[in-house]
Amino acid sequence: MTFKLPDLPYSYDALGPYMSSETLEYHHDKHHKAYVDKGNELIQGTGQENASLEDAMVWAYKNKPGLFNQLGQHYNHLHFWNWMKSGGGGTSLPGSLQSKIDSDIGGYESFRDEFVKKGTGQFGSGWVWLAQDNKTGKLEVTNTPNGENPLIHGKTPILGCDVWEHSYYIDYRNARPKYLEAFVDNLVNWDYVAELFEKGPQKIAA
Ligand code: MN3
Repeated sequence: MTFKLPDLPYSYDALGPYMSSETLEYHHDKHHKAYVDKGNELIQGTGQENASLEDAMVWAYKNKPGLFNQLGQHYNHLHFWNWMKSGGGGTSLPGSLQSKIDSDIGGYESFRDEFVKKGTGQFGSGWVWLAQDNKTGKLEVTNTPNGENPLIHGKTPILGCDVWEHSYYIDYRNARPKYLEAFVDNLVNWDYVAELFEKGPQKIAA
């Protein structure tokens, strides 16, 4: 498949004051676009040209790290834009997600603390996640370096936050914890998180 940069699901100024239009213009139009363009270039001749993004990404993790970096980041950002919305956040989670977070993580406040802590503690570039273990079904908060994500580790991400500096440096400078708190408290699109949770484990062919 030829990978495509999707439009943002909202206007560039929709997430202010928590994420500025300047951040979104650079992050979506330059960074995400570069992952798409480079991914389309590097996939040529690998035999993965007709695979789904997810299958090609898992294949590349084992076989072609340079391609993996691009596809991992394309996958992560496709979801990242949808994991945010204007007027997001809130402590009352939709559907069965609330009771699952209560039983697996110890409630919303524990989730929030752990998400901010693991996002802050990820050394260098990477992501922090709420993911479901494909075998046990348990929800957990994890972090990964660079373009990695839970999918290559047998888990299905249902929420993720980009902690590369390009995601927060314009708005928060070096204050990564403030960015993470603003993300959880004011930006998370819990309806999309619940939708992914209801879908269940993501199947990978590789
Ligand atoms: Mn990014």
